[in-house]
Amino acid sequence: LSAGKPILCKAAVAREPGKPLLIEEISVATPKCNEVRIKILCTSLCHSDLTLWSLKEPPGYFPRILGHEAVGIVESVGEGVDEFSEGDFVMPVFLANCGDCSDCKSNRSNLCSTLPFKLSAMMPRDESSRFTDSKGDLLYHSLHVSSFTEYTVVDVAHVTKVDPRIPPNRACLLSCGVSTGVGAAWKTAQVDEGSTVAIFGLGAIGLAVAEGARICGATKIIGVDVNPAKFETGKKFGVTDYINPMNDTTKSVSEIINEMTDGGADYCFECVGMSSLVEEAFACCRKGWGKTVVLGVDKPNSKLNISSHDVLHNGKILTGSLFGGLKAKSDISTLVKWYLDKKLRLDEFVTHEMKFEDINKAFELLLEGKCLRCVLWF
Ligand code: CXF
Ligand code: ZN
Repeated sequence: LSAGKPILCKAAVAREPGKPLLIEEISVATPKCNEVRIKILCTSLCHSDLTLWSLKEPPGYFPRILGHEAVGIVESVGEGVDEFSEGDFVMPVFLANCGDCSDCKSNRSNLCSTLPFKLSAMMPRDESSRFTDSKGDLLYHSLHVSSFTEYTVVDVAHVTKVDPRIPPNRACLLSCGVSTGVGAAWKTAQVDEGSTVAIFGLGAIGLAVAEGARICGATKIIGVDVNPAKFETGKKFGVTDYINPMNDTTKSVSEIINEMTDGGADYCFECVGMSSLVEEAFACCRKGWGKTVVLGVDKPNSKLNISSHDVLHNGKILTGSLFGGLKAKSDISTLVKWYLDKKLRLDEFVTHEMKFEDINKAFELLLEGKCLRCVLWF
């Protein structure tokens, strides 16, 4: 049995920013209190992995085990862990859900205050690492998950059990990107029936927002993207209308949407990560009740330019949404059920599948914008 001992296994190590990952043998320590060691079955690539991989400044954390969209099986548990046992089918999630703090107990927030979100490169409770390379040198973690390895160690607050009827190459998508998009429509915006939605950016996150909005009964779903091919994909996920900002240079996108919707969309979602697009989105959500949800990640010090008069006179709401406002331990099971009931589409997000060793090909595909989700099998 492997429990109680370090495990030697294969991992894709990011040694330098922007350089191909190296498949190496690493050592994964035993889980401590409040931790589980997981054998990863499938992992997919999320854009945040590319961002963290390419970061040179502030000094990035290298060498590092990236990856945070995954599912696996509990191999062993740390002392005192009774929530999980060996053999459980589980999903690690970058956003904690301790279940005990005031945020976890409230249905108004998913921002756990016991283990608040931070871009840490270590285990969340004791700021140490469970990974070493073949020389015995420390390897950094990523987003409290680190799934580009056969085995990883994750804090119990970052793990949820999953109904094993969902195949692992579909379940892993719910560990970050797709859940974030669907949740942003369902939980954060609370899109209602018959409403109009505008989505800026039709990548995987934008398409997942469309899917969530469609499930919530939105009737008009406007997709904004500079690439017209994205509209064809968008139609599969419920996008009904398309705006290419390049086609009309006389009007801004917000002007076009305000005209199309007779005063603005009920809900706008920014899924690119450009503060200028957040401003555009805010400018075309309807006065009185319009909600703009920010999902894209811009540079850390980027600022928004919105006039205070606009805010005072129009009653619009601007909000962020980490992990789509979802709580890992309760809401993921709902999305899994929606998939099993054929209400939520996941299959269409998986454009590529390959073996874990080909991870650098998967990075290239995502960089070139050629894939929505690439699933890696161990
Ligand atoms: C993101 C959320 C925003 C900050 C960086 C990480 N999560 C997952 O991709
Ligand atoms: Zn992600």
